[in-house]
Amino acid sequence: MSEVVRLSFSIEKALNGKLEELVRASRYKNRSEFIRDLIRSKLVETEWKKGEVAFGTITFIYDHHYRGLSDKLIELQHHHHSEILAATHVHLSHDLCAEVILVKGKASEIREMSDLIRQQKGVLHASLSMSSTGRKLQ
Ligand code: NI
Repeated sequence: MSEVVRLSFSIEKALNGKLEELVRASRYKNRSEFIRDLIRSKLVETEWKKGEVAFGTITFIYDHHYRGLSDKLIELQHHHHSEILAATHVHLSHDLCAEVILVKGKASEIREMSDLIRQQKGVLHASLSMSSTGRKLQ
């Protein structure tokens, strides 16, 4: 485990109340864990903004009966084949399919792929999740 530094900082009482609420509502054991994850999230966000290499998943649900949609989704993924590590398809019901795409690559390319999937008619929901250690991924 890396060296741990003990910090002390000041915030307004009301803001501290909000922090306590957030920690209680989450599953974190304490404020330190909560703040550590908050910092990591901010680092990931910054990395994505700078267009560095990112790792994540795109999860989406769609109606496979929607005309031309399945072909369009395959075409989109082939266009971004260099960012896709793996893809899983689940038949959720008679009409609905879910896919999870594991991605790694330039953040802007991954975001573009996720936005394009989300914008297709017949796609009911799409979410992009990003992850990082806080160090540069290559
Ligand atoms: Ni299916």
